[in-house]
Amino acid sequence: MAEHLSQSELDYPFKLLEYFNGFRVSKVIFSACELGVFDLLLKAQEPLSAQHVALELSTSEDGMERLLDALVGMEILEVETTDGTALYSSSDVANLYLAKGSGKSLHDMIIYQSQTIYPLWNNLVDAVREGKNQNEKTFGLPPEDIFQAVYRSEEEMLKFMGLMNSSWILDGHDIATAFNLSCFQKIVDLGGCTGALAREMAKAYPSSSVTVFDLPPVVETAQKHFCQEDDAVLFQSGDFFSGDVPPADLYVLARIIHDWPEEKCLMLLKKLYDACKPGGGVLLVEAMLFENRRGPVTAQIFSLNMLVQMEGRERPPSGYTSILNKVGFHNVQVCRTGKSYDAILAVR
Ligand code: SAM
Ligand code: ASE
Repeated sequence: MAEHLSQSELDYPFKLLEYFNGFRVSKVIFSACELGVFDLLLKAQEPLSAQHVALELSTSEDGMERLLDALVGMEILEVETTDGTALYSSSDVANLYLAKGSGKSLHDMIIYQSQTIYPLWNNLVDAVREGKNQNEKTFGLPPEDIFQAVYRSEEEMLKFMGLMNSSWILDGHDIATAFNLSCFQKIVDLGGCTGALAREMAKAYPSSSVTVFDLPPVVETAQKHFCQEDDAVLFQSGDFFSGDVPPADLYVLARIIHDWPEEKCLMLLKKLYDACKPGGGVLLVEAMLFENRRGPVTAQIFSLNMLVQMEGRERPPSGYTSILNKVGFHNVQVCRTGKSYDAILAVR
């Protein structure tokens, strides 16, 4: 490892070769997750041989041994050899984030990345050439509304909602507390999906009321699959483009602005400006680019994902300030959390 640091990338392109391997590294984790490797190792409570894992998960022994060895190489699993047999066990990180059961599980995020994002990215060349999303080419769908593609079946809707839900396991608390929002009595999370971020808001501001607003089939699925009895948030269905939005002191728009072309964003934000009383506001939640757009790499990659899958883009702070000012909002404040998602607050 150490010689990588001193040797020039021109002598031997270590970083470049590591990037080339990136998609296979992802697929090793995704495949182990889909096969149930992390769930089995967590349940077993003791180290298992490749043969045992292969038998339990109905795979070839040879394939499973190579997969497990790659995961050890990537420091996601651990191995010890007893009487000449390699016995594999999970790391703490794998148990917490890759197995299904834990409250911090990113299983649903992995499934969506593997089964939907990965095939879409196979068409990145065309997305860049054409400057438009690849839903039609990838999934054989009519190129109408982007959410018609995202929600093309009940199964896909559940998977997408699982992805959306899992992001807030990691970033939800930081977003809810990025600003002191306790002065906003009624908070409405527009396009709030499963209610995961809204619940973090309700936890952080127990004296405010928090409502999730989303399309009717999404609200129905959220209530069926993602809600507890005595839920801290309310649900209301509607369409934020073609209909009215409920009255609120604060509108939350998490990963909404980055989905759409600028004219649609301006139309939606203008609607919110008109619905706000003076002192009311909007909280945008997005993965924000640096002002010079030279990073973070995650946000740059997310922006390409918006090209491949949606109709929008990621923006630097001035991009958000500019569209907010255009419709009349002022006092735009930006909070970088240092995690994947950042917060932008503006008031009327
Ligand atoms: N805010 C959630 C989050 O960050 O986890 C979900 C973001 S997801 C990218 C976009 C959300 O907007 C979806 O839940 C989708 O159903 C919702 N949505 C899309 N078009 C909508 C519309 N016209 N009216 C209301 N909700 C809409
Ligand atoms: C959206 C967010 C996402 C719409 C489609 C999406 C994400 C994946 N597909 O608003 C989440 C973040 N991006 C990636 C690449 O995981």
